[in-house]
Amino acid sequence: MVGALLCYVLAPLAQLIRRITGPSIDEEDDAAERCSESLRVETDARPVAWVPLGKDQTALLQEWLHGGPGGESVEERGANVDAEIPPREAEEAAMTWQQAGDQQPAAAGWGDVEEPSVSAWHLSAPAWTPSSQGAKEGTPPPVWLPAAAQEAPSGWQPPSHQQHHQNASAIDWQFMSPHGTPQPVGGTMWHVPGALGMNEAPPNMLWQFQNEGNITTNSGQLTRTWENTTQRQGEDAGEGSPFEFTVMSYNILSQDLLETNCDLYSHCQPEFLKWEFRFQNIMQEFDTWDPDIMCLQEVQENHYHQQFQPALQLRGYECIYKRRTGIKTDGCAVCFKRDRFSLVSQHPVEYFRPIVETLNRDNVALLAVLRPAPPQTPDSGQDHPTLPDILVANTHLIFNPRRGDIKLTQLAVLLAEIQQLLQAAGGDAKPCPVILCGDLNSVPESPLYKLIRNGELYYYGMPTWKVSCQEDSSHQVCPRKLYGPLWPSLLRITDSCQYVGVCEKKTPGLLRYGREFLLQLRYSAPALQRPEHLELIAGVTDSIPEPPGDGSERYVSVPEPEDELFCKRSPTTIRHNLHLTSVYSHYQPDTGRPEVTTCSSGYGLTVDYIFYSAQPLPDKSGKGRRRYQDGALKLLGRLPLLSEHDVWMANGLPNALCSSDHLSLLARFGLQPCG
Ligand code: KL2
Repeated sequence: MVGALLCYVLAPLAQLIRRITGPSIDEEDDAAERCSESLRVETDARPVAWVPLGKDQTALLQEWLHGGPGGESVEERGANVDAEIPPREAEEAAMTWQQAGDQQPAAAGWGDVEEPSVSAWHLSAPAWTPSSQGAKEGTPPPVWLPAAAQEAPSGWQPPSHQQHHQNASAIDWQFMSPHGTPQPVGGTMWHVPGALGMNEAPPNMLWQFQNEGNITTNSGQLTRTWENTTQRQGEDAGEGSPFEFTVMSYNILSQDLLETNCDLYSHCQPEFLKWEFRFQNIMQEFDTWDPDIMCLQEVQENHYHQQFQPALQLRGYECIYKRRTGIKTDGCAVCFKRDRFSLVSQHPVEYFRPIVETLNRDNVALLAVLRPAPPQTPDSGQDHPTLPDILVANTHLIFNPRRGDIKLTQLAVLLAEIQQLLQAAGGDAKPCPVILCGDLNSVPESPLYKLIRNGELYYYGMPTWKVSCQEDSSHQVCPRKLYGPLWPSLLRITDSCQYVGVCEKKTPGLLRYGREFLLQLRYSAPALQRPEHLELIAGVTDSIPEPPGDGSERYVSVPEPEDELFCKRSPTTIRHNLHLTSVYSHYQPDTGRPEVTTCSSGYGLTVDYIFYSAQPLPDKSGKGRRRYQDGALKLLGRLPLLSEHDVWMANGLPNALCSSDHLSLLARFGLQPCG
């Protein structure tokens, strides 16, 4: 009762007041996070219009349409990436591509990995129906047509000739068999009322939970069916990949955070927000996709120990966990199938460092080096090719949309930890492929994303909110800006995101001191002593400097660090040497719409990623956007994400079947032997 009062009366009232008073600029983390919450809700109340793709988005989309991350580049084909393509053209191009390449994963594509019992996940939606041939019973539709304009969120206007596809009456979630025939999983099916406006909280009576086996109509389904990415790149799937495995990245929404921010979920039916209901659904999702490796974020510590770890152990997983520092109760978990991998080492990372201003938050990462266990065949033991270990990194970066400075420093620590571990795991002689998963709280057009993908970021003078582009804070009068270096040298991390020992050894006999170290000495006792024979000039040499009292004097007694940073710092740019590309393209190839990985109250965004090591191709364009081809890790497939429109057609997240405010990300890789 009190909870309901808080959620439905007091919280919206508080939001209204916050909206009227407006956000202030330099608030502490929690307060600033609350500000952004009000912004989210604002967007919720006034859905943003469909915006034409920007330059970056167009470049991303075009690159993907022309062959994916490893494919031929736009530049190579002589196209101008900077030219905006009209959305319609993009859509047509996407559809053409899709008709050519839209095939269900061929058996050959999956090599000798066990076929998951269920490999397609359908969400039936009333407002979207497949176009003609896709409507065939049991066939996942290749193209989705929009329904009536008033049902579509985000101001999306359907072309008039498509408007007759709007007469369905219920959203049915169902799991689909690999070949498209609807089959209930565990005899459970949820009926969700269709076509509620995106801001309407559904009255309880509209929702029914049914536990029965029969499947209703097959019309208008939204589908998540494994996409075979090797076909689009014109490659032979699976060949030369003796070891295939799947990876999931999933922010499962901690119950404590859900209850703390309950006004973000006021669009959800309360039954679907209960932990026991959500836990069952999340486990069901794990069972459905059956990933070999899972990188989970927002796993609540008590739920991990009491529920996830035991349940996953029974399913053949080994799990490791790192809780956030501070008072937040959630953290990151990495789980892997014991019969497919063994744990070589694990490395929990705490970003919190009290001496570094931009590392004063409680986020964490969890790194694991996993050794693949090739399948035992009758002739195994003889001449088995050596597979490299893989480094799996899982993280959840700070949410606060305005603290890009903190996000970048957390990312720098993560990249430094990864590079340190790579060195320890064999150095350059035996490169260990990296899979970096997580919720980075930054969108694909953001500078933070570009740093990961392109290996370099010029940040000088950039407003901190721009780093993640989660929201547009360009209205701020005096935004906090980035000036270098982003972190002090005493963090011992260079601007190439490497620990000092990794980048440059101290030259013996040569004493050079970093600026920060020297600044610490300003108010030390010897510096404040008046030299004996100093000529006395009134007002100049007779005064003793006063420590400013801003804390800078607190370092006075800090001894000389063992290995003070001798690498030259850049005040403008950070870099890294890991070559990482994204599993997802961030745009739906068939509609050109942005994919989303999260959608709680106001709007949908991509903030979750699976990055993996790839080989950079020479950049002929000079535009700085790297192109990659697959290396030791070959991307074989992925589970497509949904557009924001798709998600709202299911009444947003969490809903009856998806029990987090994020979608799960899944990729299938083939691992090539060393050498
Ligand atoms: O967007 V998230 O959700 O990656 O799923 O990460 C953070 C947010 C998570 C951990 O801090 O809690 C959520 N408004 C909206 N979401 C919030 C807020 C807020 N003020 N504070 C925390 N989170």
